[in-house]
Amino acid sequence: MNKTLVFTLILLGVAWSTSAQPATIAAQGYARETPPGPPMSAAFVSLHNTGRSEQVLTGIELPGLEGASADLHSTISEGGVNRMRPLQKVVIAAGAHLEMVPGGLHLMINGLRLQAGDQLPLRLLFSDGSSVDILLPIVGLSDDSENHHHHQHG
Ligand SMILES: [Cu+2]
Repeated sequence: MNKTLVFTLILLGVAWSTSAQPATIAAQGYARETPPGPPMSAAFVSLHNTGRSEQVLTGIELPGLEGASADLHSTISEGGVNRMRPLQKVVIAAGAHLEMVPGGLHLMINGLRLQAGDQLPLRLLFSDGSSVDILLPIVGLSDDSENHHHHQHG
């Protein structure tokens, strides 16, 4: 892939495959700026498996951001209290969409402060050895219109 095309894809926030195999996952999303307090925030990515076989998301890396980490979390309601639980993997069936939303499946970003207006590089790792890189725009807390109720992290 030539550099101009890669740069264009970055500007568009479009994911591309870093492996030799053709990408079968289309990804887009956003991260939330870190609120005051501990360096923890959340990111929400929507994945579409455009391939003919299932894909298993097994990990997330933050390329170039040492000391920071990203973990898959689900949110479950127990007696009216929302609790977050780490997930080791998420299966995306062929043709299926996976939506991360506030109060549901999300990525916890730990160890760095996200600033609104910046971008967060993510690498999605799949069980077949392929990976997809994506740059997420970071939105301000007040711009996160999908989140009208407060989802407390930590
Ligand atoms: Cu979480």
